[in-house]
Amino acid sequence: IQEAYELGGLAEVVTRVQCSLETLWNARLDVAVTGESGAGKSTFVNALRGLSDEDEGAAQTGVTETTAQPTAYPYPGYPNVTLWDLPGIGTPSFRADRYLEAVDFTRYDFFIILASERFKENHVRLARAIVEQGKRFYFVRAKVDNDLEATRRRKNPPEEEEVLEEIRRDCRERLGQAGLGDAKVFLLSSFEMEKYDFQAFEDTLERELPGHKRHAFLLSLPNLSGAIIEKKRQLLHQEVWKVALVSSLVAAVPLPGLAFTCDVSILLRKLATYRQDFGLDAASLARLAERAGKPLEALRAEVRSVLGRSINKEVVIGLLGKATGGGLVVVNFFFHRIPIYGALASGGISFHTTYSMLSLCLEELAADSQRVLVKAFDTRTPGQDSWVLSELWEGSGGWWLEQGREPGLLGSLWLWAGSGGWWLEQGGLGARTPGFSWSAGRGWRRRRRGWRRRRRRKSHLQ
Ligand SMILES: Nc1nc2c(ncn2[C@@H]2O[C@H](COP(=O)(O)OP(=O)(O)OP(=O)(O)O)[C@@H](O)[C@H]2O)c(=O)[nH]1
Ligand SMILES: [Mg+2]
Repeated sequence: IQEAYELGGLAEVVTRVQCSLETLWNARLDVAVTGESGAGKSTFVNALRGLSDEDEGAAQTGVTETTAQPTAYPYPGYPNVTLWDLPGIGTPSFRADRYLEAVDFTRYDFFIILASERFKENHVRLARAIVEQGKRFYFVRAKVDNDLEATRRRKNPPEEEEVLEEIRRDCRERLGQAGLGDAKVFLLSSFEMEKYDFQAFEDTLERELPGHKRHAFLLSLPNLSGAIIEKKRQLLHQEVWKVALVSSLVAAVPLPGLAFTCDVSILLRKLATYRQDFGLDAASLARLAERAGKPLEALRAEVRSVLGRSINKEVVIGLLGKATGGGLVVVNFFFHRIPIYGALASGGISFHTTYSMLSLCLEELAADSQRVLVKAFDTRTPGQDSWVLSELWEGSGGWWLEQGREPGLLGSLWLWAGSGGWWLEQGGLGARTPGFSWSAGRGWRRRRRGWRRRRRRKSHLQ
């Protein structure tokens, strides 16, 4: 940014930032789902897209051979991310030895080999051929709900985890014998997508994808767990400053009732995509209600943010008006992050306000999304229990690390530990509702609280 600024001033900075955003937003990802006929490929494609088999645009599934040609299924709302439902390997028209050429393997970023029941020779052949072509594959052992159901009928049914571990071991051994020892194996069920190895599957794919593709992959995922929603929130949070920068510099459009100029149409578009990213648009909510068997109204009632309910120019201008007070915290934060900050600040530009507004909307939409998920499945989701924020602070009296859980059903929970002692604190019942709070610990909590507003140095270090 510094370099761009020296080269062509703020105009050059905006061009570059815009360019980097567009690279992210336009990244293509093509994932092939392959395996034997009847393994459950089409059902898996639907589940990964957050659709049930009967939904409009869903892949056709069935007990007889159904998929005859590689078929593209773009994610609803994310046309750049496509799941390819491939025909079964080893069917007469797609013989194993010529399979990869027949399905045009070059167009896929990676393959998911789906197997149900027994491990077959075809799986090894396919995996080897994929690796030979310099592509990556992940091995998914599907329909594990069936396996568990079958063992439950035994006289002395083993523990669920034992059964799963046995299947995992068998797949790994068989792949190992074929010289594919480092293959990644995941046990999944398309009927209970969020269970079993889904989180590990998602984490692995995300970790192994290049940056811009990871962005596309993560945002297109249906909001199946609290952990996914939280990851989306963090990912989007990282680009908020870029959106704020572009919208405040790109066009000088005066806004009624506000003392600054900013391009509201950019904000409008972005906020609408946030709403979709968190599954709060009308179509996503309707699909979720259908899948979870809950009345749509019950899910809608969990959407409490202004934006979650309606997005238009007036709403955005109203939110900007409210956000003007939030500027000060942002000033401190950005002084260290953006070298051209001085130039921005002196222009009296809407950057802080826009940044504060977008960040706040993001937090509120993510919280809405978590509540909707809990309502849909009547359960607290795994991600809500995890430690999701870590921040390193320093002040004249020392340093400390804050780790906390986002306000969820049971309020926020924070652990502060540092050079002066430690504190644990829980407060509030629900996001912004004052409720009970308690704290315990030893050290400098009271002084620390005084610093918090002034001495923040680095945040989101994770
Ligand atoms: N129990 C259970 N059944 C599944 C699962 N996934 C798919 N099925 C069933 O398996 C059958 C085959 O599923 P499809 O998705 O059509 O399989 P496919 O691999 O696309 O089959 P082809 O297109 O013929 O190659 C259907 O009856 C599905 O309902 C699962 O995770 N659990
Ligand atoms: Mg099929």
